[in-house]
Amino acid sequence: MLTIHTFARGARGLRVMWLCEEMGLPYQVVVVPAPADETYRALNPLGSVPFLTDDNGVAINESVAMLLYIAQRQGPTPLLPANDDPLLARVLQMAVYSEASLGGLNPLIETLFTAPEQDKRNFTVLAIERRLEGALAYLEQLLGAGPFLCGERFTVADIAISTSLGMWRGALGKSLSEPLAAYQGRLAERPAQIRARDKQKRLTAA
Ligand SMILES: N[C@@H](CCC(=O)N[C@@H](CS)C(=O)NCC(=O)O)C(=O)O
Repeated sequence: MLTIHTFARGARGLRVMWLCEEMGLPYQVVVVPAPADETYRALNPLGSVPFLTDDNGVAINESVAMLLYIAQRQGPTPLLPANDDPLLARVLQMAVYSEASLGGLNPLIETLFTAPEQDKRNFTVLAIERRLEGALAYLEQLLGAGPFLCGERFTVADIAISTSLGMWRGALGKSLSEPLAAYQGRLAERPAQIRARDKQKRLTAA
């Protein structure tokens, strides 16, 4: 069975749970203590979450790789276009974009919560924010009239991107443009995301 190791409230772990819910796949979640302990580091020496294990011996970090792996391995699914589908390149681009071009989120969150007061708005923070604001503006252009990144077709790219928008908004308390906020709102209404969030709340409460 697919096993997702994640913090009880991990945003990127939710990304993978959400995909499993969209595809109707069985999966289990193992809650990792924060900060990661030695037992977890024996499994994932990087200590990051999420971490995915599968019965076939697969054991990987990187949440976007997990989305692509699960969609491909457990598919076919409309969430990941086939090799000969012209939409495939866009889906891969935007899935990677969520952690690459929108990839400065972690240092911003760490600085916000743990840096000394005089470092909270330092040069690096401002530079990362500027880059992210540019990446969000471009994202808005790509979304266009939507409703999803590939028009009417909902894909793994939407799962990946909306999770990053959630961290920008939730963890960092930043605002989104009206079109991006509406996009994120549309995705939050999907029954599969709601099921994944409910499952996550039960983990947190356990
Ligand atoms: N690019 C990685 C980022 C993983 C990541 O930074 N996860 C956070 C939690 S959402 C984390 O593990 N933070 C604690 C740490 O890095 O020690 C992914 O998409 O999985």
